[in-house]
Amino acid sequence: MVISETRPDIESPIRSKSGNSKLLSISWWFKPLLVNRLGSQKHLYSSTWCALALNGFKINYSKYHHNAMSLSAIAKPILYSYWRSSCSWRVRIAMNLKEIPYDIKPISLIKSGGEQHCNEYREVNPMEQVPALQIDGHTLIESVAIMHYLEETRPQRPLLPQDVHKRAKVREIVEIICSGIQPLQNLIVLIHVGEEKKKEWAQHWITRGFRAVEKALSTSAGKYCVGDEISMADCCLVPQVFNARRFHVDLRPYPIILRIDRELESNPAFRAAHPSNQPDCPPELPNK
Ligand SMILES: N[C@@H](CCC(=O)N[C@@H](CS)C(=O)NCC(=O)O)C(=O)O
Repeated sequence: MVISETRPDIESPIRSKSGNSKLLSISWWFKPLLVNRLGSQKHLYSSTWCALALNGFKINYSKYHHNAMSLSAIAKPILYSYWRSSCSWRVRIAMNLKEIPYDIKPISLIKSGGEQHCNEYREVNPMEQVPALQIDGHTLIESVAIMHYLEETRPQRPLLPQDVHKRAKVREIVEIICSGIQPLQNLIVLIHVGEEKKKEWAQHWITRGFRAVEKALSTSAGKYCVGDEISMADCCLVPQVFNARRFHVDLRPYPIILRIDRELESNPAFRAAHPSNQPDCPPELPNK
């Protein structure tokens, strides 16, 4: 759906996949009502009905396109996820913290050489990686970009602090983990490195990155990574600690990382997102 108007400077919040326009033609000054309330479908609809009710606005209505829009915009989000994927896990935590209901579509990174490489999934995520999130009629990829989208459209339970310096610190920790550690120990890289060397390789890069994270936390941490509020940095840290344990990294030199990980272990949003609680987690896994 595209809301057609004469102001090119306001981005329409909802578009149909076909990019078809003229579902609603609505005078531009009404649009902020829709844009500002994007975070809640309820609000989106009440705004739409409000728009329809107001006299003096020209509305072209197409039933066919409306159905297409409603289905994609109000459907429960679908998260393409793999139980042990730390990047999927980040998004699961963020969705849980913000109490956004979603369905999981498991993509096995192992089965048949990896379902992420099949043609059908490549259409969803051309990077052939998880996660991908279908939400509000859009398909989003890249876990950090997804978390920012959720933050901007669902401001409830913020994942970024108000204070700009604290925000910068959150982003710094997120970057160290998501650019400086995880990609270097990602499955596709480990396959390239080879079975024999992969453990040592992963340990090397995680250790190097955790040294920097621990240093950053020494000035930023309160109860959590940055102060006493859970942020995106925590969403990224906990899954990375899991990866570190998987590769038998010695975590004793990182007492702050360990303390925060322990602190978040019992948080319901984090617990529900844990690999052992995923529908595609193998039943034989310990703790399952
Ligand atoms: N930058 C991406 C990285 C995604 C990523 O590396 N996903 C991993 C799982 S955590 C994956 O799908 N790996 C499959 C592969 O390497 O073939 C993000 O943050 O979403």
